[in-house]
Amino acid sequence: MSPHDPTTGCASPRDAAPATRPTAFPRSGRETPARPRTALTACCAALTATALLLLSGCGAGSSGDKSLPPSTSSSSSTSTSSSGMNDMAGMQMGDPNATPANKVPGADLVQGSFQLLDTRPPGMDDVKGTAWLAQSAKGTTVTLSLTGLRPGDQYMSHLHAQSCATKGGGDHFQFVKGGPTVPPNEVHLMFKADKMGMGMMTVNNDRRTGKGAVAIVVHPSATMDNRIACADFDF
Ligand SMILES: [Cu+2]
Repeated sequence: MSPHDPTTGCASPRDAAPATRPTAFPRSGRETPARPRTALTACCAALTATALLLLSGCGAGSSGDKSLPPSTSSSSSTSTSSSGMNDMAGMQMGDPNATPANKVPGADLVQGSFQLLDTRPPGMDDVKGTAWLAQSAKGTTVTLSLTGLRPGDQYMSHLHAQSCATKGGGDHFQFVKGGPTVPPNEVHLMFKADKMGMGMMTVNNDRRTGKGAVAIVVHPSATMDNRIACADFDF
């Protein structure tokens, strides 16, 4: 019934680390000859940690903190070891650094505003946001941006095949109907709310959804049956 694996986490700290590392650890020391090395090192370590949090938009919550140290300490040379569940979360269920749907050049763009669903769990009355769906020669890009989420919580979103007014979006959109209930045959976005309760994610798929994916639904990752909010795309 559930294709979703709530244990998969945000893979972005690993993705972000290589980009920040070269500037965060100047080797020569020529730029700051007067400073003691220990101060420089401590300063850079703090900067790196901050940059990781900022870039990833992930790990700010309580549950994510546990996984940060191992992923940051091994980030520079072990990216190939992140296959399996992290690649699934990072590549197939969203990349926070990908070009957002509303910035994809030459794409046909539709968007929708999230509306609360009666099936939402308690405490989710302030969830608001927007979703964009872009189709271009490269396929489909979906971006969502939400506020009012529970800080640090993990969420899952899918493209759905029916409008929000029809059973809260109905079934998941599938490229091949009756095929696998996971990406890339479906379009899933997994993301974590930051300290402010904001969540943003982008996912790409090689195929175009055409007009088959008419809505997008957000669920708590832990309880997929509790649909929080739904947005109809304005085709
Ligand atoms: Cu869904």
